Amino acid sequence: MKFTKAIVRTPCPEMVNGLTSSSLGIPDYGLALHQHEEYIEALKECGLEVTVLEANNNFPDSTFIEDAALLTPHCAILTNPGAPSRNGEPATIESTLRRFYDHVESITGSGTIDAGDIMMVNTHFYIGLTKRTNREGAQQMIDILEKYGLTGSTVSVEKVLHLKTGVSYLENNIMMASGEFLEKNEFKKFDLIKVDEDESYAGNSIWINDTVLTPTGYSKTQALLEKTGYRIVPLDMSEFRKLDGGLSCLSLRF
Ligand code: CIR
Repeated sequence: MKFTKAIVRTPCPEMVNGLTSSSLGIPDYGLALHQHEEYIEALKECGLEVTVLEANNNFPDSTFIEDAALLTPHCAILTNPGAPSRNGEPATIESTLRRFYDHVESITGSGTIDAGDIMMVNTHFYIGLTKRTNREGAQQMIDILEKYGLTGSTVSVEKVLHLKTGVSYLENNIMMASGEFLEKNEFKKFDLIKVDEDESYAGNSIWINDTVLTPTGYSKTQALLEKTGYRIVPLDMSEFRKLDGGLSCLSLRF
């Protein structure tokens, strides 16, 4: 697997009113912009051509662009985000996706899904059932994936916002997992990197072409990641963390 492109969206001033369950305070917009620029630089250093979409102040959480679409090698699928304030986000990226994809599908009706709940492992897609993603949304997604020769299955999620808040697939059968995901039967076949409870935020890291981007400040997890032989790049995510956002949420990679 090799990624060549990414799409990101610049954070908007309204991000200070973004959804959150944390008590870490209101994000500093200027610092968030700076951290976002460093994130884009890191993507470029991994060899990706990055499309940067303009900030969209109508959607406070729109910098978390990962939730608005699932990109596969064969098709793009616009999601149907479960939070009402985010439900209009997929429509704002459709024209961009059509520049890159001949096949653009959509999740519709009462089926809701955030793509932060979807983890790609080769041709299989694990879909977390959460407050944002319901069974109907997951089933619509699986039906679309199957049309393109791909597969999907659901995973129950009890404690975190999105599936990928707590698990990240790092290719070569390596998976990072924290908390409730350490005991899931469906993940036992992977070589698990166990993320300590007090570093659980680092469970959302991303593999891009044999580099792993990981949040700064989690030394135990970083030491485990270094054993993989991948290049490890720590990035400061403090302002996005205040909105429950992680590294994966800030881009669509394909
Ligand atoms: C939200 O609650 O929707 C945003 N504040 C954070 C979204 C994070 N996205 C992700 O985990 N994929």
